[in-house]
Amino acid sequence: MDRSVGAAGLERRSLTGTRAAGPQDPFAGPPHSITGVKRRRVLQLLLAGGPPAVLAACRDAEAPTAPPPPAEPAPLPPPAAEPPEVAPFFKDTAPFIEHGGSLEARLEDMPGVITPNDLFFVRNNGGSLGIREEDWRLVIEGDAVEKGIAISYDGLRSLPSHSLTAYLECAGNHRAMFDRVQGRPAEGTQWGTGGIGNGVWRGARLADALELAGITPAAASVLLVGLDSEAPEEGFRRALPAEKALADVLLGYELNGEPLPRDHGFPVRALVPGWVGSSSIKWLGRIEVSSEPHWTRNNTSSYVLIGDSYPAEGRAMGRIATVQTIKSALALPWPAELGPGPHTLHGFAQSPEGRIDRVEWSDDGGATWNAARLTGIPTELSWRRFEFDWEPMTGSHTVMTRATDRTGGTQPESVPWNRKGYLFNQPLPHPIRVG
Ligand SMILES: Nc1nc2c(c(=O)[nH]1)N[C@H]1C(S)=C(S)[C@@H](COP(=O)(O)O)O[C@H]1N2
Ligand SMILES: [Mo]
Repeated sequence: MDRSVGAAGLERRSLTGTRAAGPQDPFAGPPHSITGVKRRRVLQLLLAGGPPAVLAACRDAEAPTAPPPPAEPAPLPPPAAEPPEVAPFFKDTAPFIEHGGSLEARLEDMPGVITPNDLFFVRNNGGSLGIREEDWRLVIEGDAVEKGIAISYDGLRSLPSHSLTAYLECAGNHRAMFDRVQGRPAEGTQWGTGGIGNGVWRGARLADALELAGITPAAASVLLVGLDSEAPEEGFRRALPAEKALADVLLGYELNGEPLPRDHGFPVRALVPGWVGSSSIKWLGRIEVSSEPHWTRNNTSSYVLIGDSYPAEGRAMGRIATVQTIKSALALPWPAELGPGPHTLHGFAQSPEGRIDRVEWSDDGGATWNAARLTGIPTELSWRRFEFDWEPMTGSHTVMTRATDRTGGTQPESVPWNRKGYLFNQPLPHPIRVG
């Protein structure tokens, strides 16, 4: 059965952890059963025999007398027979602009608002992993769950399935524009406009998986850890506040009706709607639910806006990049060359805050703005396609577009520079030569 993921999310009062085990609850033992088994023993059992061994041990355990042991962060690999295959990419790289470990899409190749899997951009901090679904486990543990559990691929697929059309965009999409538009380059992969894709994702709700482990009201932070071993930090990872983790995050196993492609995290990735792409951990292997905030590379020195306009936050060197920003872009190469005569130009716009209600364009440097036509059905969190007729003179032009969402949020005239080049969303002055 298909339900759309609502932003309202789970109510806190349903998280008392005393829920009864149901038929769709493949790894839940009697409530509190695991507290009689030492955490280290659980990890040993998971490695040796997987979830069945843990459950068997839990059923034998005596009634708990001690409170759950405190969390000790311990990386737990899945019980794979051999390490996963690692490749720069599994997909054909020909349609993309290659930047080291990343494949930038070309918006002009997009057939519509849904990005086909073979045209979906890839951003890898290490390499792509080839994991066999039978080797995969998702471990959920930490001081804010009642019991550590491991979920198999079939176990996850037996949870209620939800589908969501949503864009996924790297925090550094448009980064090259700090150089091209502001004349001040930023560090990192020089993405133009193609560090983004829009897909139909299917998966289980993270909230349902966390409930299987008995997430407690003490939960403050949920750390998602990938199985990559080559990323700069062992296991590419990102912490989410518990509120976001319980609201609308999916554990995705399908993209556009197909099993998640290996480059996009097969067998299971997180999809964190509206947040920067780096939160959507691919090849997800472990989740740690903690009563304390998690500080990792990806919310202290990386994925942080560092610069004069962005004061430090907590242990972060600047403002932590969380929610994406509203943007629009023309589906044209940069710079573009067009033949003479009238043209219908098109592009895509997206906002994490609400559906796109208006896109305007200007070819006089922003002195006058004209309304573009919006096509297709407006959907929250999805790309909106826009188009307009343009009758340019022969010569060099600059065309800008500006999107507005239904909350009234729009693209700012200028974005303050930040060292790592995240969240550039001022209107792009697209250079176009006609003739
Ligand atoms: N395990 C893991 N997850 C990851 C990454 C990674 O390198 N390893 N890259 C992140 C970044 S920076 C982005 S933008 C998105 C890109 O997702 P995609 O490659 O499926 O397009 O995945 C995120 N999840
Ligand atoms: Mo990213």
